Amino acid sequence: MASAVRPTTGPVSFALDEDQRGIQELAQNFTKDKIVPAAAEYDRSMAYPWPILKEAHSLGLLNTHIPEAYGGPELGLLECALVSESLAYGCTGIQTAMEANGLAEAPLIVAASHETKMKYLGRMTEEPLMAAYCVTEPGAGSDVAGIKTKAEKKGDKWVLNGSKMCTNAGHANWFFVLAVTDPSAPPSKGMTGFVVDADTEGIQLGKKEINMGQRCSDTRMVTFQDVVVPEENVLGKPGEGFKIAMKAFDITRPLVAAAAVGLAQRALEEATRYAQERKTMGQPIINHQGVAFMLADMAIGAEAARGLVWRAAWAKDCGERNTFYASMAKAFASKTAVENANLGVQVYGGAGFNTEMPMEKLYRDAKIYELYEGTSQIQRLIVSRNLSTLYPA
Ligand code: CS8
Ligand code: FAD
Repeated sequence: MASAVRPTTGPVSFALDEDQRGIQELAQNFTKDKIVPAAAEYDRSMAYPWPILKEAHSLGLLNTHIPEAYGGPELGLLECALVSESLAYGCTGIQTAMEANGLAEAPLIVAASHETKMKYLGRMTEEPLMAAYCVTEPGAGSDVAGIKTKAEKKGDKWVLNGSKMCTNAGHANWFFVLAVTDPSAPPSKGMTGFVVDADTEGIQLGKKEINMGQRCSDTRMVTFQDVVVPEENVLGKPGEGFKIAMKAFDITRPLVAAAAVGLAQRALEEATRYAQERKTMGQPIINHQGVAFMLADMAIGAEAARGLVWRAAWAKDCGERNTFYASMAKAFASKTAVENANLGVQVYGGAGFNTEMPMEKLYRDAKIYELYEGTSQIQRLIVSRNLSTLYPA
């Protein structure tokens, strides 16, 4: 289903059309059959979920926003959000590995030449390959303007030096890398984005980080030492990298937010089921108002967060700049995921603390949403910077 730009006027509808329901059902069935049964074991073993990624690729559930011209399904952002939420319902660790591909691909979709898209996006659709988005460094995460990785022009090539910390790094076929190319320019004009083949000489991978949650997803340091990159692997023009990296977030923050909604929804459903079965004082705990109100708060949070995700995705699909809504969705959905996981553990009582029960994993998996793809403070920074323009004194 190709993503024609949506009309910006007309009735607002929350009813999904037939194509949207179709892609949502495909993702939901895949989650039920393949992800949910495997999630706990991947969490324990921390193994990278290759078998699941390969099956997802064969069904068209990976790389969902790659344009048709490069072999992808070219879903709109709203449709991508439906897929992200559905997959994350099953396991956000597995879904993060999948979504990190979308993040690496986004700068190419935003800025790469036709030839570069053909070469690097094309191969992602032909076979199940992974890619990584390398912006964060040991010394700079929130402050992208403070990165130190540099690229110097030598003849008709660029030479990259620096270290990055990113998802999928250990399994990536290529990296999107943001580097300083003109230290004398302001950061938003002095950085350049590159596509770098992972087998290029001079690239070293660090150990897989052992994280609190989403433990089968692969987070690692990547070090670039005198890595030679051809001129044609520059995205857009030299100096445009910072903005390209930011524009990528306009695509991916709504999808990360959608994944947080998937986790929040899972916590709600598991807790509601449990509350109907568990009895205290002669009745199911859902009959105690103290428990029922926790479930109500979880339902309100999930529905409200989904609404913001759809708003941010809809704006992008209409061809509008959606940075403001993307940050709102990311901040609110992350908070909701953390709150719902916390309330879910509470509804389960002591069983919520047990690793044999689903809630403990949801609780550990939720926290990262307030950190990666821009912390909740950074989302608020972005939202607040827009306010005086929207509402001048
Ligand atoms: O640094 C920015 C920021 O967003 N920081 C957070 C970094 C972040 O989100 N990192 C995430 C890394 S990826 C990750 O975690 C992956 S998790 C694993 C995978 C999960 C599954 C997918 C900031 C703090 C918002 C920027 O602040 P400043 O340095 O103050 O820059 P600005 O003044 O805001 O902007 C400088 C210029 O850039 C233009 N700009 C900014 N944003 C945009 C967008 N579109 C277009 N242009 C943009 N969104 C801005 O207009 C400025 O332009 P000028 O021409 O210089 O005036
Ligand atoms: P810092 O920037 O040092 O922030 C520390 C604290 O200060 C935070 O609470 C922050 O919100 C707050 N803070 C900082 N600046 C401000 C401010 N101006 N105003 C208010 N509060 C502020 N990065 C990638 O590039 N690619 C990836 O694929 C990737 N995957 C990741 C996967 C995982 C599991 C993790 C943990 C991280 C990943 N990251 C990735 C990095 C991630 O994006 C950063 O960790 C995140 O952006 C925060 O940066 P930081 O850790 O340096 O924290």
